[in-house]
Amino acid sequence: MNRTVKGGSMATKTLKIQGMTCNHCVMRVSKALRAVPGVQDAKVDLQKSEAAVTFDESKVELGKLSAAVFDAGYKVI
Ligand SMILES: [Cu+2]
Repeated sequence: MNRTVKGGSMATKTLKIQGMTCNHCVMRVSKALRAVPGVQDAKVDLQKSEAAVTFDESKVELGKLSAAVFDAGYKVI
């Protein structure tokens, strides 16, 4: 089943991120996630160690999000 929103079927998933200690980390993680093609938005919360990522399900696999976070020096747990 697909929900059709403008531009495709968007989904929001919250990822638990390990390794963020300051706002610099938040910037790096959100930048890395937003750079993945198909990602519309990424809201990173330092206190909760979470990233809420909004993306086009037809273009983005979850593995790509984890890989982007890993490449930035952090880990999805
Ligand atoms: Cu930091």
